[in-house]
Amino acid sequence: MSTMKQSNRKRSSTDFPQGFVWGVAAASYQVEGAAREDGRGPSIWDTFSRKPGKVLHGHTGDVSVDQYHRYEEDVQLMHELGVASYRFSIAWPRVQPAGSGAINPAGLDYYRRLSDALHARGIQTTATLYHWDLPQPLEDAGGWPVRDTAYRFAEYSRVCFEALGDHVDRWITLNEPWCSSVLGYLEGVHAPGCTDRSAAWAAAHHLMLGHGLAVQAYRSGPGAQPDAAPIGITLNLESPRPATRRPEDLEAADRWIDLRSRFFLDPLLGRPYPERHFASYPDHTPPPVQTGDMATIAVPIDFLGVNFYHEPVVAADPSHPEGFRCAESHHETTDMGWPITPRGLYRHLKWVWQTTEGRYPLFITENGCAMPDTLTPDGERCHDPRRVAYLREHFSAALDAVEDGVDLRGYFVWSLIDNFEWAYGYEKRFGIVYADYVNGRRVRKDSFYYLREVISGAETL
Ligand code: IFM
Repeated sequence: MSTMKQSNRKRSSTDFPQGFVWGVAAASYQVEGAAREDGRGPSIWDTFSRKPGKVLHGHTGDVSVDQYHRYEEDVQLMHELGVASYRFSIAWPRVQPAGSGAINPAGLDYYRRLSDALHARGIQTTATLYHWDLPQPLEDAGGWPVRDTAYRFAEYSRVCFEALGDHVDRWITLNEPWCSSVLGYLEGVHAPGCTDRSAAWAAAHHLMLGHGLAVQAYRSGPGAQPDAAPIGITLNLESPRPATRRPEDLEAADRWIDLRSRFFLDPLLGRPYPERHFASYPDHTPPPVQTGDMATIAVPIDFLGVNFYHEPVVAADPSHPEGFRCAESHHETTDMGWPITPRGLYRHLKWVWQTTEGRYPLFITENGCAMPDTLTPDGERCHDPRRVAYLREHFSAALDAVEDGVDLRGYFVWSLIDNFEWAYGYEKRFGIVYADYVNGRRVRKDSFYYLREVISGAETL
């Protein structure tokens, strides 16, 4: 394994392949604010965050870091960093406030202005079409458990392809459909806050169907051009460690992968959903797959986005309906309580690469951590040594995977700036730029300067 091979040699970002894309990422509801401006309609997160007890301290994304108005400042920060690309998401309720029908030109204009500002500084745009902010009227009509939502997503995607096609350098259909379906419709901790397993399976299927329909729409329109921007999907797959080498723990780790990874990866690869998972819940209705759906989902994509934060440990547990649970980890943890497992990133990239049989180039579309930050007394600087260490170890692990043959094309740090961390509100800070939520001021953290040095090749990994 390359860690051993490389231990005496100093490595830097120049050891990543030519053209490797260093970037930072964020998402519309988490950073934009301006929730009621310029014709934006309500999203499920506007509704959910107002329900008592759903989001810590009752925080909402109404204002956040106000990137909608302050994007020039953030683009300038990215320019200083030297990133090649910014991964942002397009807010569906800004573009199509009711989720179908009328288009809001002011919403499209915002993304044109943002893209123009990025391009003017030589930064490519990586646009995600759906990062969880479903227009509320679509949820009122049943949300993702309803098949029609997949068609509405394809329609909205087509609008974006046509209106923003000459502004976007890389398209991502969905961000982490596992979260939208399982956290949103089964565990109830994300919008819309439902707790119904059959609904979650249906939601997962319709998200994947929406992805396939959107890619088809792209390929039959702007994506048919030979020089069209690549299109892919971002998944938060997991490939856990078994708690021990005992057969029951090995089996538990494999079963964990069914809902967490196979449900989303297998249909992209032209394979069926993991039937074994549905068999564990005989009282629930398996996903409502119709003839032709699986072929639609398997329409070829140009790359796969991998989001990685930690590697879980899984143990057999006969008291659980599926027979397993997440086990204690001995690793140090981040502010989210997530274990810090850089070798897990190395193993995960290799697992994804092997499981997908090398079919897609990979991008790490998110990696980062919530960690304690210390503002200096003058408020001009912010120290976050643990985030710097986290990033260094993960960059190094990614390079190990590259040196072992994984076709990794880029790495987006989550996140450019502190933002609305969903059910945790503003309490967890993932940014490499500190946000003062009182006055909107941005303060560069140590990790900002560290990333800048990594990108320039001056910092060793
Ligand atoms: O903030 C989220 C992001 O929206 C999706 N991926 C995980 C991040 C950290 O929890």
